[in-house]
Amino acid sequence: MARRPLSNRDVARIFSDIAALLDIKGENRYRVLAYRRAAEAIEHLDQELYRYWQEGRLREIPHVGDAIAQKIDELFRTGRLTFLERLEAEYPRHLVELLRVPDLGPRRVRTLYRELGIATPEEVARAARAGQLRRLPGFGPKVEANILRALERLPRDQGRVLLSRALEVASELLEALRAAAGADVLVRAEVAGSLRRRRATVGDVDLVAASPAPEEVVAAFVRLPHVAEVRKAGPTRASVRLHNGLRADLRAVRPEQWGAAWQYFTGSQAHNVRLRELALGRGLSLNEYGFRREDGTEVPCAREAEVYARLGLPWIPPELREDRGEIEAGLEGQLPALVSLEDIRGDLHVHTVWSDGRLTVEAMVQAARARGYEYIVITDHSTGLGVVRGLDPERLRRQREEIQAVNARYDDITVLQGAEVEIMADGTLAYPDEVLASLDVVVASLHTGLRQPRAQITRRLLAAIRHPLVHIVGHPTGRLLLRRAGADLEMEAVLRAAAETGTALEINASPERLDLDARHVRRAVELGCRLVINSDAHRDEELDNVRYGVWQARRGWAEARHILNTRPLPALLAALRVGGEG
Ligand code: DGT
Ligand code: CA
Ligand code: CA
Ligand code: ZN
Repeated sequence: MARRPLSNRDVARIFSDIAALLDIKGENRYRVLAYRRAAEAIEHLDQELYRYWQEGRLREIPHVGDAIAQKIDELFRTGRLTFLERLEAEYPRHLVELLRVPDLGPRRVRTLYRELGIATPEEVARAARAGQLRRLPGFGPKVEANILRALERLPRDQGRVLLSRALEVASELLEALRAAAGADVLVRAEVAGSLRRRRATVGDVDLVAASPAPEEVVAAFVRLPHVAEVRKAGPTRASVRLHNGLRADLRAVRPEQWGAAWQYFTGSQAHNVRLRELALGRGLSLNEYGFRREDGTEVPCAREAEVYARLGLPWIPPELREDRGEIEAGLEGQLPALVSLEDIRGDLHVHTVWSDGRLTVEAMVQAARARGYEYIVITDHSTGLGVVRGLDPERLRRQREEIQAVNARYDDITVLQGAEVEIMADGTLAYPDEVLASLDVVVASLHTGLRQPRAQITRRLLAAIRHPLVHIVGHPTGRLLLRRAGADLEMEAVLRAAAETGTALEINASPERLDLDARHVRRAVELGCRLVINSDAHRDEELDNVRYGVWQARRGWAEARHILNTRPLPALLAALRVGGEG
């Protein structure tokens, strides 16, 4: 069986882990940086790295020199990297995870590992509670307390990964499994679990397969080159750990059981409990293979919709399966007509080279046209952001000329000028009113001072929502999934103010943000808020992130009518203005 070539993402991950391990080891800063830059470049290549390798063009990639090209070559030839293996013998690879804890930089991680043999967040927390960290060089009681607090705030996320990452891994696994098992053995295979329900983060990759010979599918699965360790395996199931650190579960059933199995392993558990209760009320028991009548006869379900139909329910979209009212809504024929990706007519929040984006206005417009959009709003950063060089009013004016020129070249798309305007620490905006008034769309966002106390930061965001020239509030809480909690906002007050003023709230579709989250989308929909789904793209391919935003909107029960950028441009602009200038 041929080994599937490593993906760009896999190789990028390897080099960024090398960079982190070298950093922990205390290597020269430039050497660390060299690996980090190579990882960045590989991650964002527009073609398969494998192709570059096959064609002998590795050195054409920015930041890939001889040393790194040789390592890529070894990886593709052997699937291994001796350099990394030697490094891992000194410093275990999962130390890299510790770097995500605020207050734990490479030096402190090295100290922890060298002095106490500590390599996991759990061990750090234990040592901190025992007061062992404060005595280490470079720590002290205050650092110890900070680390412990940070760790205690994270535990819910531990071991979880972003939806985007898990989906990528899942589609690779499915492809490899299809190739390995063959079409006769593998009739169908799909993702299940929280991945299929499109939760923003997932605990593991759940897969379901249908086959006349389930045990052969399981055997092929555990032999995939992606698998590092088989944790559990039986004739119809396997649970494995992958080389990339993720866990994956596979269930294989016979084709006539497909519907019941896919439904069962999609969950959620709470949703399934409710279905089982409904089944019992009809004298049926329900499990992963189908229904069973009281007289013992089996009723398999080949299609998922049959499971629901036998319970008097319409098929329920996976995003709703959380037992948050979808069963009741289904029984009453009141399920929402969820928004879908095809409903989205344009993007209202993208960046270009004018601030921290990678594309010119022209290239971004091409990318938007390639997606069939009717409109795109260029929203580069205002001044006031610190690290990013934002546009002052003079550059903003010059940008408008460029946008107008590009807009004039196309009659199939409308290009508008907006800006992502900083909400300053005191709640004022980074641009004066006359500048705001010159923009087609004003997106106001918080990026700094996110740790202000609840009352203060809520007041600050409310000021932006109530500002008559603000159309949209971008990524309202500022959260970064698995990395940083959002601002401590009084969300009910925020949502109510948005509903009252008509200021739209963004569902930022970046897979690292997904902000508003699904829970707040649901509440926003109930309160009658206006919503928009934006990619916040800084690169061409990031425009496709809109789908993550659509999935979160669906998890929040949103329909197309709740999302302004499902509307044709005149209707969109009219709606935005009601909030802003009406
Ligand atoms: P995760 O992995 O934490 O993101 O969340 P899930 O929902 O993917 O949970 P997981 O992987 O433990 O299980 C996948 C699905 O399988 C789950 O949503 C429902 C079903 N399932 C697993 N274990 C049980 C169980 O003990 N009882 C019931 N009713 N369903 C289960
Ligand atoms: Ca799961
Ligand atoms: Ca699982
Ligand atoms: Zn942005």
